[in-house]
Amino acid sequence: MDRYVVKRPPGEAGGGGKRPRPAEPPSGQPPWQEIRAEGLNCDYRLLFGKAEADEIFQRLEEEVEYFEGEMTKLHVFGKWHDIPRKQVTYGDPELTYTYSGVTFSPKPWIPVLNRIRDRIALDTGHTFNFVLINRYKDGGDHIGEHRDDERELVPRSPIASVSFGACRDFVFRHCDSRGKNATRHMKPIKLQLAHGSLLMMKYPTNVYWYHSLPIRKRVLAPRINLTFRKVMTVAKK
Ligand SMILES: O=C(O)CCC(=O)C(=O)O
Repeated sequence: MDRYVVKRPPGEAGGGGKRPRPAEPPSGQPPWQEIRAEGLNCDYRLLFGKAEADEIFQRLEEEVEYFEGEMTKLHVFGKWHDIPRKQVTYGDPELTYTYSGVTFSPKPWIPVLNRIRDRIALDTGHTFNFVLINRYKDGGDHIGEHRDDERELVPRSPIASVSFGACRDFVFRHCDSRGKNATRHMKPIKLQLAHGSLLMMKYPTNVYWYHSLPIRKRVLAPRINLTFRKVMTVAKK
C-alpha cells in the first residue's frame, strides 16, 4: 500500500467534508493516509483505538440482525447464488437500495450504528443516511469485484467504509485492466483494512476502480465491514 500513500499531518482534513471540523483532532489520533492513483481518491486512518474497537465489535455481534431467506441470495449473470457472507442494511425510513439485482429496505438505526455514524461525521464532516453491513465469518467469506455506483447514491458523494475484527486484504482494480478485454496494464492497489479503521472512498474512485475482498484461507477470525452511504430520497430518484 505504501507506494500509493501520502501521509498528511494531524489536523488536515480527511474527507473533503462540508461541515467545519475541529482544527486539531483529539490528541493521539493517527494521521490520515492519502491513497492516490489515476482516478482513485481515498483516505485511510484508524478511527477507533483497540479497546473501543473491541467493544464496538462485540456490540455489533450482539445487536446487528442480518438478512435471512431470499435476502441472502445474489443475482449474477442471470443466476441466483448464495451470498458468501452475511449482509444487512440499516438507514433512514423509506430509503431503498438495489444491489446485484436485490432491492434492500433498511432496518431502523440502532444506537451502536449511530455511534459509528456520529464519529465519522465528527472526523470527516460527512453525514450518511444508510449503511450496508457485511459480516465475513472467516477468510472463506468474501466479496467479488464491483463498483459502488448504484443509481440511488447521491452523485459524487463519498462512501465511508469502517472495519472491525480480522484484518483483511482489500483490492482495487482499474476498469481498463480487468480480465481478457483489458486495454492497458495497471497494477492493482492492495490495502489491509485494520480493526477500527476508516477508508473514505471519494469521487471519482467508484467510477474507475472496482474493489473486492478476496478469499484468504489463512484468516480464521470474523470481520464486520460497514459502508456508510448517502442515498437519495425517493422524490429525487
Ligand atoms: O468488506 C469490505 O471491506 C468491502 C465491502 C464492499 O465492497 C461493499 O460494501 O461494497
